[in-house]
Amino acid sequence: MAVKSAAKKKFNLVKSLHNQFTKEDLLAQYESMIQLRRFQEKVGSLYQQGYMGGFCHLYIGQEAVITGAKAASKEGDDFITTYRCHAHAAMSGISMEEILGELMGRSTGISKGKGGSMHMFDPDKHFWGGHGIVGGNVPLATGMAFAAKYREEDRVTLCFFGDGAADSGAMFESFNMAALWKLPVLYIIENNHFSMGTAKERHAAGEFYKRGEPFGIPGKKVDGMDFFAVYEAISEACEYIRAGNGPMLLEMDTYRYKGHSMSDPAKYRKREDVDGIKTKRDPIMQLGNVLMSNYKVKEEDLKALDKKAKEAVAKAVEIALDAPKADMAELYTDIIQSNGEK
Ligand SMILES: Cc1ncc(C[n+]2csc(CCOP(=O)(O)OP(=O)(O)O)c2C)c(N)n1
Ligand SMILES: [Mg+2]
Repeated sequence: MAVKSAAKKKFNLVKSLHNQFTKEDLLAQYESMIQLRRFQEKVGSLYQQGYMGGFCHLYIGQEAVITGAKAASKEGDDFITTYRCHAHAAMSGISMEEILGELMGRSTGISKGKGGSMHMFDPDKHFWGGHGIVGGNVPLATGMAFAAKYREEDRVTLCFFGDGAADSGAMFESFNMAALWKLPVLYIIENNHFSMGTAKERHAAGEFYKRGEPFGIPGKKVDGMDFFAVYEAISEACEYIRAGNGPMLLEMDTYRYKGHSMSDPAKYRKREDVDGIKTKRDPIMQLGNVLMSNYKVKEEDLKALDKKAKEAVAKAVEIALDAPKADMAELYTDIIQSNGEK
């Protein structure tokens, strides 16, 4: 894992931030990222072995966005995202066993095994899903921010959605209300350059970070593969929002290494494109390079964290596989009928 000169140059942009972290803090961030990566890889292989039904969307490549966001936000801030939600759930404190249980339809799953890959929630941990409707979580986040303001609670809602969702009307309607009422919401577009198989250039006009401009919502484009850049941008945005200035919009320039979902062979892009990002911009590699060059961490230490992550994932798989299947009676709980009765 040699330090690439391109990566070095990029890190210089946010070098001042390196002093804000202790070596232990940064190693913890590295550990989170490598664990998310190994966990997602395992989920992919379990899916291929037939342990899960339904859809499954992996987050491999995008790890710096959620780890940077968690590090930059405060305890009690609300998180809400799309169906590509396993990493957001894990970083919100939901255990790998609970996520795996959900994926495999076990009673120990975080949604009791009846939600599956796209529907993980834990309100106690301020994690509000897991939503399958593209763009659907944006108005929900806006409503959550309205609630926080109405109740005078010091909470920022961090709302994650994709570049495809950023084309939706629901997003623009939400922007209007959030700006009008100065709601404490941070909209984070995870631009991984594809909406399913359609490249950004073929589905979206203009720049994503400028989409709030007509409403006076400030926007910024951020290197979403660089933990430090994400941390810096989200820290500043949360400070601005907490001061009562209303919403902000960040476009995270990131990349997904795998297909849209498990059934996508990703024939719409070249293998060299993916490999180029992996070798030049991989978020884990970049953080590892900073740890080695600025904090004198040894390559063996990083390898040890990787080994530890793999072991933790293997243990979680063992526990999840041992858990009983979801109880069929659960199909009738937590449901609000059309007449409003539970
Ligand atoms: C309203 C709606 N339209 C279409 C779909 C089908 N669909 C699922 S994911 C997706 C692409 C979304 O891409 P993006 O917002 O970039 O998120 P990413 O998958 O890249 O994270 C589409 C069109 C859907 N789930 N909901
Ligand atoms: Mg996308």
